[in-house]
Amino acid sequence: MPDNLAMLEQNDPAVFAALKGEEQRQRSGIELIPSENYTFPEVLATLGSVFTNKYSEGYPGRRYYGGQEFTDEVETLARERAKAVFRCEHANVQPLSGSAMNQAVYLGLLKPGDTIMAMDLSHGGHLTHGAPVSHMGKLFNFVRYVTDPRDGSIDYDQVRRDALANKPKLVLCGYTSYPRDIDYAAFKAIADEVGALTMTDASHFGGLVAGGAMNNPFDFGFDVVTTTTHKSLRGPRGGMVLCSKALASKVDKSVFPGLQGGPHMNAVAAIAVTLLKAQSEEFKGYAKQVLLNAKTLAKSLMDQQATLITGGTDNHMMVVETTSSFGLDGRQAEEVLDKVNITTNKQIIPDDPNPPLRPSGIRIGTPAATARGMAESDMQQLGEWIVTCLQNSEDEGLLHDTRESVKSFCGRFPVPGI
Ligand code: DSN
Repeated sequence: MPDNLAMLEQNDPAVFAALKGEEQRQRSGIELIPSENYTFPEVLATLGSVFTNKYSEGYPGRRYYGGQEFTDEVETLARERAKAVFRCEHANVQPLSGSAMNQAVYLGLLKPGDTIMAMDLSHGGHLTHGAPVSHMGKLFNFVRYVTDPRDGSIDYDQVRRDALANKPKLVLCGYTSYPRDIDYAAFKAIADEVGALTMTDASHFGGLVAGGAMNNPFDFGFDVVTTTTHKSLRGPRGGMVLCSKALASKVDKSVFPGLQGGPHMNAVAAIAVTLLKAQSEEFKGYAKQVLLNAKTLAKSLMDQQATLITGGTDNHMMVVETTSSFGLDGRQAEEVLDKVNITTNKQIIPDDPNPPLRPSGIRIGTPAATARGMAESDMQQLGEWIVTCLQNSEDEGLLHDTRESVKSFCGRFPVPGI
């Protein structure tokens, strides 16, 4: 087998140097962006394999190009494994990523102009959940629900009132910055009352559902679940639409030929690899540990007087209101933590008075740190570093010393795949 990396080093030293730099960055820092993770070594191998060379428009057994015996095999494996892991009737594993997968659902099951209920962006929803700047926000009539200002959680009575008033065709739950679990039974009852389809965008917590640590929307009778494959699931960058048999044909036609051409077969094969991993006892332990770590980190931050939106977490993430806690906006807080090799992301909070590039908080999550083997006592240490640095953001000596401590701490936790 040729040494592909050695060839890259020899023939494109600039990209090779960047790749090595990124490896070192990932090794010597603590990744706390809740949507990021370290994929499995087997996934990295599959992504860099010959499956990247192949065009495979169509679906297994019905392709528009020849030479599909092995691509059919891996796509069938990915679909069957997805159905087993998520206990659903149908799986489409071709969406190129999260936005495409959600667009495929809206365009396949609804008509432009139809009403969709979804969570407002600043309250935790995603861009594709109808943010006015997104194409989907312009094409469909999104009614965006918000969280209860008293405790930051979803106000199901208000969701019901909004649904009765607006008669949506689709009720969508799921989030990118909401630190609580979802009451699927409540959403299903609301949708049934107005005759709407139910959909969960489980991108953030797909791996936690797969690992049995969080509820599965299909157990509550949901029609559609979408999930990206690279977040808590630890697979390649990609997306899946999971649904009932009744919706299968519409979903498949919407993904291809409706929205996309050739699927990325290296990613499809890597999804198959990921979904075998997701069935292991080890992965179940991982999913449970992600939640334990998040609870421990949230408690550590709150014990040190940090303000968390909703006062804690039920899932893998937390949103820290940095302006009131530390007198720093989210960008400043992100930059201070970057200086000590702790990576977070600036985050808008519900009804944020500040603009998205200078919002009032940061978002923190535990999937990547847990993938490196960090456990509760490590979260305690992380919480102390985070608060100390944010409280002493001008103290360059302290930041330098903390950075050195973080680097040496990271040496104890190898990065999967590097
Ligand atoms: N970019 C993802 C996140 O960080 O949550 C959502 O697409």
